[in-house]
Amino acid sequence: MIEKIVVLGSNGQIGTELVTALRRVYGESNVIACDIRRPDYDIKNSGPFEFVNVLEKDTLNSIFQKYQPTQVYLLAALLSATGEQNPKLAWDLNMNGLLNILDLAITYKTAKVYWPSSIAVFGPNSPKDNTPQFCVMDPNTVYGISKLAGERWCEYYQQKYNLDVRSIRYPGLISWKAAPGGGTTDYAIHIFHDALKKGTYASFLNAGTELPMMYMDDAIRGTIELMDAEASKITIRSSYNFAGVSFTPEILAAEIRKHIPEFTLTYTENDPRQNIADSWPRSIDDSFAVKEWEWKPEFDLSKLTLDMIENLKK
Ligand code: AKB
Repeated sequence: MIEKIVVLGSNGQIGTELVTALRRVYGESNVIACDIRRPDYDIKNSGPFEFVNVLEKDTLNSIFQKYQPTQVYLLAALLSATGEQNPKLAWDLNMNGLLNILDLAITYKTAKVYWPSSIAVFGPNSPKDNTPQFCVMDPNTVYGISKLAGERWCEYYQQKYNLDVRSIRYPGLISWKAAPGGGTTDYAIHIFHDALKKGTYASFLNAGTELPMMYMDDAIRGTIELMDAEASKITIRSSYNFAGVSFTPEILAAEIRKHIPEFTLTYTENDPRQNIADSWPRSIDDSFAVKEWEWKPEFDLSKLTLDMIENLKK
């Protein structure tokens, strides 16, 4: 069967790399990039592109009608930091965008849907270290609340309508190709840009703030591996815990100093993103992903630091 894959939110940090990876696997003309904003050169020139707002049902319907997708990836969302600046919009986009896609996937008999969740589903009362798949979840950002509610909807549609929805709880994603999208973990990308440009970086997260992170290459590979896994192996229909590495700003700075010895790290004060970071896990137990679809990250801190610096230098 020829796969037709629609990626909504294709211009963001994940979408930019996911579209390229999917086009490599499934053929350029079979992966339709969709976004509300004009795409960059690579996405536009390597395959079909459509302007789509995931809150506009008629436009979405015409996309499903035109392409009859076998797989849909819904990446359009407001992240943790930007979500706090506009909570109602974050709720509307993150929740109604998802419900629109789940309903259309049923109407058009889409074989598989992918929707990303996040470590933001955990909250101040979740265990901080090796946070398990199932535990207390009391997110206190609108982003985290929408992701937790979205997870429940995904599982509901799978159980009630037999829709094959799959999802991963992404940690902070580190990448160099596209800018990060307004999250709490974005410092771990800004630090590389400033280290190379200015030799110094002022972190908006305090020393000692340890968070789960992952290199984008691992995240993209893991996402496609989950989507390729046999349906019978997937027991988690809310969203899988997914782990790469964990580090603090000062541990990352020490690693960067191995390549840029003069690099200095300072800290800003009273940034609202600190409260969000303090409510999230320090590390994640991803044993369900490891056991059920053989998840294994390839990038540790030293490998991702080297790759970031080499690529950003270019
Ligand atoms: C954010 O910081 O909001 C995101 C996330 C962890 O989901 N990177």
